[in-house]
Amino acid sequence: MDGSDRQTRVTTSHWGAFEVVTEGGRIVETRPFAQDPSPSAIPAILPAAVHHESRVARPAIRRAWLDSRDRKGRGDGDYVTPPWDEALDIAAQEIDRIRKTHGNGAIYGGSYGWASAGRFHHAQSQVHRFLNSIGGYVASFGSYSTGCAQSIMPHVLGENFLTLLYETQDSFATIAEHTETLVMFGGINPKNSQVSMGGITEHATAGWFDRFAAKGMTRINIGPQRGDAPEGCEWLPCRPGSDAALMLALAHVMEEEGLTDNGFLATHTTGFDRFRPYLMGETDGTPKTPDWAAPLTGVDAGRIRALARRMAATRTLITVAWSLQRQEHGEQPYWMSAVLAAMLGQIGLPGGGVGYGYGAIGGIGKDFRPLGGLTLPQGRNAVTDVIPVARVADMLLNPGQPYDFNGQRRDYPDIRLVCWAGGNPFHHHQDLNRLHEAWTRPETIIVNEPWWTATAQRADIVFPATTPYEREDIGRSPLDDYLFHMPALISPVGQARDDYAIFAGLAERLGAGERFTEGREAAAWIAHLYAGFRDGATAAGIEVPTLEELRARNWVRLETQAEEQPKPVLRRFRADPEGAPLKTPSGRIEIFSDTIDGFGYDDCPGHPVWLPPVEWPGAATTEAPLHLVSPQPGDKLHSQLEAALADVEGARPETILIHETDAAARGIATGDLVRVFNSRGAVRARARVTADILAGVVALPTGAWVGPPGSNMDQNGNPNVLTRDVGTSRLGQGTSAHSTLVEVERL
Ligand SMILES: Nc1nc2c(c(=O)[nH]1)N[C@H]1C(S)=C(S)[C@@H](COP(=O)(O)OP(=O)(O)OC[C@H]3O[C@@H](n4cnc5c(=O)[nH]c(N)nc54)[C@H](O)[C@@H]3O)O[C@H]1N2
Ligand SMILES: Nc1nc2c(c(=O)[nH]1)N[C@H]1C(S)=C(S)[C@@H](COP(=O)(O)OP(=O)(O)OC[C@H]3O[C@@H](n4cnc5c(=O)[nH]c(N)nc54)[C@H](O)[C@@H]3O)O[C@H]1N2
Ligand SMILES: [Mo]
Repeated sequence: MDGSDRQTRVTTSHWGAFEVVTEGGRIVETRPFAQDPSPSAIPAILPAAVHHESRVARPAIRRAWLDSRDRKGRGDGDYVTPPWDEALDIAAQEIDRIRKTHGNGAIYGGSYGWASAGRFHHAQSQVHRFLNSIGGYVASFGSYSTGCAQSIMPHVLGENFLTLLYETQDSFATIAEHTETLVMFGGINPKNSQVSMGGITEHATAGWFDRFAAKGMTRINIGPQRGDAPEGCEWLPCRPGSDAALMLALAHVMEEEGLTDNGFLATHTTGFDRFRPYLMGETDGTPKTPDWAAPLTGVDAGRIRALARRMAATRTLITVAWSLQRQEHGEQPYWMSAVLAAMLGQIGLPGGGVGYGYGAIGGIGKDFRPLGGLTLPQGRNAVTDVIPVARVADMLLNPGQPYDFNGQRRDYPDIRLVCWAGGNPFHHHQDLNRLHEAWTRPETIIVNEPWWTATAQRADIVFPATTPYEREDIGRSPLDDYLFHMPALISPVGQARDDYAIFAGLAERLGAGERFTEGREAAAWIAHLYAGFRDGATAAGIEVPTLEELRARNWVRLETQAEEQPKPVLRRFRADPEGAPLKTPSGRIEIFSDTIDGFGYDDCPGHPVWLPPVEWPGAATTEAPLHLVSPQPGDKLHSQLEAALADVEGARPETILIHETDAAARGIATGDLVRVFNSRGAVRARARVTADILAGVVALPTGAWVGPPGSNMDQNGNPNVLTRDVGTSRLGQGTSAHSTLVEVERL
């Protein structure tokens, strides 16, 4: 190796910025970024991953599909590798055939997934722009992260849920100053705030918790795992799926003991009078008392009473992790948390009320001045059909069948072609055996991927995509203070091409070349998008270097820090509910929603209720006695860089946490290989026995690539072999990943 070309440059990623050392055309080392007080360890695996043998080296077409349009054998691993031009010709002809025979409404381009950081080469933007340029595609609504909340919360607080998260919640600085009691449903997990869409440069969550502790703030983590909040927080173990019951009981105590802020309810909310009879048990004969909630939640009634009194007596912020709405009836704890905060009367007070997703990603809880993005325009989609993102298998299995979604009745489209770039559904979707069945329905599946992921392995046409380290881009997230030039650090690995080049090649063949590229090469697009961004920033009074300067400097810190965040919505609403109403039908916080009531859904009625999921600890059976939570992995982002991580001694199968008593009853010790199973499937995992998880609950993180189809046990430990594929309710239709029962046995 020629050492003379050794270079160190900075790039960014969803898990933050880092230095990359290249030598001899390869990435040889990564190092922390000096400005980051708490850098993520994720980049360490990068050199191994980028040059891993599991990179897709050249375009690949599944032989049985090519020979006979076979759909059943997806996952068989038998590919031919034609030259690029030929592969693009074959794919373009197939896309053309489908759109001419069935229309563009037969193309699914929802293409959910995190892809990589970098604004121009953002894979979803690229695939959507391409599909729009050739006549449109069936799109998806919402995310796996917060799909259910995105549906329910606008009914309750009137605001787009993402605006609420990013622009109107209190910052960690405000919380540090004002909050006395922090009640965290599902915790606030520094492990999760390692990442943020498009990058998070200064990892600050852990530092804020040190400040909270130093100040003497009471910090209570409510949920199945002690480790969901930083060390030193109080842990109130609570059964998964039962949070709505616990919140109702807290509300009951407040109502019974005269702690409710009736003044706030009268001026800022609507429908408490229609919710109260349910709370007090007048409508169903069941008062939602702590004694009622104790057996459901596993939380002692006395502790519930004491917590309610403390919440009413102090400045209290209720925070709710996103995991609480990635479960069946996830609408209920979300809605109920807002009702509880309204009863406390602290919504809109600094450090009080309710907040969602602190810690879920880095960037929530930061003060920042919103700055226009740097986004590839996607064009217009001529197809208007959209499915809730997590209903993809339902769609493929039930063409033409009706389904409900947030007050609408729609029919699933008849999908013949699936086009995916930047996501790994065979990692992220629930009940993967069911998805495999659904995956046999479309005529053709095209995937752009850098690696032979579980999804690429199940595609008919696989185009090798570059990673961000092989192309030039700009790194910028509206939740971050930094701006990066991301240089092409190495040449493309194998025959990989940028998604842009792949789609330009297809668009060209489909007569939409000019519409897709507008005559620009990638570098010209980057300059064009950057110029627009720089103009917007300048107009907002933020100094941004020219592209040439940024190229020379590699990165800059922008003056995007806000002096004091305006918190437009809830602060102003609190001060002046008539003059600054919410965007709900009543202009107030909707404790009862006539709109939702009008939908007539028994799985999401007109006010928050306790609705037990089909699978949760309270419904445990002898066949499936344990509740499985499947959190995000701490050592990586979803399934990314998995191939290299899986090579690390002892890393696979994935580790499952199990409580001491459950382990003892099954003769399981730390390090043992176990089989985790239910009626939907089985996975292999490695046990870690602990007292830091609630008895009756096991935790297996997402992220392992599921093995080839046909195996009766996934060797790698992907929890989605086990999860149930059902919408949160007819309202939200989000994923119910966290509502799953399993059994575990020693192998
Ligand atoms: N059981 C369970 N399941 C879950 C969850 C859970 O809590 N429990 N959480 C859900 C949530 S919130 C999410 S967000 C999803 C995450 O699911 P995904 O977002 O699908 O997971 P990733 O592994 O990030 O997938 C991104 C893929 O894009 C590829 N990629 C990266 N860069 C590029 C590029 O430039 N071009 C192309 N073409 N491809 C690229 C990566 O190699 C990777 O395979 O998982 C969901 N699934
Ligand atoms: N390191 C790393 N960080 C990530 C990601 C990653 O892949 N890796 N992914 C990012 C993405 S896409 C997202 S959407 C966010 C997700 O952010 P979250 O949704 O907050 O994260 P999870 O890890 O799914 O779940 C957090 C915890 O919720 C608890 N929990 C599960 N069910 C319940 C319940 O019913 N009640 C209560 N009280 N607690 C429950 C579990 O113990 C779990 O550990 O994380 C982001 N951050
Ligand atoms: Mo997510």
